[in-house]
Amino acid sequence: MNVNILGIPMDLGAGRRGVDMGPSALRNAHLARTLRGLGHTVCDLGDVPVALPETMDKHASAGLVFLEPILEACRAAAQRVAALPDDVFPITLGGDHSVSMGTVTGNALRGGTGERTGLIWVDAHTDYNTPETSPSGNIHGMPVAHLTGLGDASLAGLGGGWTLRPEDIVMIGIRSVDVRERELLREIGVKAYTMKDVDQLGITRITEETLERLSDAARLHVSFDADALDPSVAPGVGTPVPGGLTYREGHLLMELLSESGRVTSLDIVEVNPVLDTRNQTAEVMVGMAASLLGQRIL
Ligand code: B3U
Ligand code: MN
Ligand code: MN
Repeated sequence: MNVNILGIPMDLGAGRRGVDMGPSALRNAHLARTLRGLGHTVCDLGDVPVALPETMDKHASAGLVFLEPILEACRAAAQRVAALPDDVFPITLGGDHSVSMGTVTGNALRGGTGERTGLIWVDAHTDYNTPETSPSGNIHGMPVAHLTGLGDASLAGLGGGWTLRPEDIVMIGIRSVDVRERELLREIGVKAYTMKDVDQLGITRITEETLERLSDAARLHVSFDADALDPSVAPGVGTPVPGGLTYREGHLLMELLSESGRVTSLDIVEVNPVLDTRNQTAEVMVGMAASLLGQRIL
């Protein structure tokens, strides 16, 4: 496969600094070399330009912290991804999870707006706040709501009229949801597998149901927030939540999605090297990407 890597070194959407170094940490953990070892042709496209928080006043407009520079970086990411040839498998590296407003939009637009895109959101959080419901104003807690057209008009308009259908979203690994975010999710009808579901049903059944639910989607995008994994496996994240996916559950999910042959793009986000131990989290996430891209035990 032709794999293209694109970094979005942005932490403006997160409550604490450090995930802007995620792309470096993932490159340092030999992402490209690992994928080449699996037989892929890998091209690193470098990074999208992102403003530094130190160069700006921290200000929130209408409940959104750093709205303008985030919008700009997401626009740039969407444009870069949308322009990629059809045979390319993009791996986009965050950055905080607000980058996915750009990457998901860019990938969806590659197929033309007539094609349906399915989104598999692997995360401890549902990231379905709007500026009105968010307790923090941090935009990394809001990307999915904006992808479905809710919230701030400029962020929701990144797709130029395209928005994601709520029924084309499946979330896995969920264990931290804000009160008003929960109400909104119920109203909209997004499918979310909580950690209780993972315990009760197991990853195999959840993956089968996910693929079945998204069977009409021409493209499948996996957006993998490192905090979906248990903090014992992935300690280098800004908002660790206990009780996450085990190392094997993460790999099994990636292996089964890989076997389906249907996944067309991937985000790796929220890796925070400042809070990590010897780049463990980036190394674990490179392993997850390898499983999604065909690495097998035997
Ligand atoms: N739900 C909270 C916390 C949060 C969301 N995503 C992350 N943290 N990583 C919020 O601020 O919206
Ligand atoms: Mn997230
Ligand atoms: Mn998260």
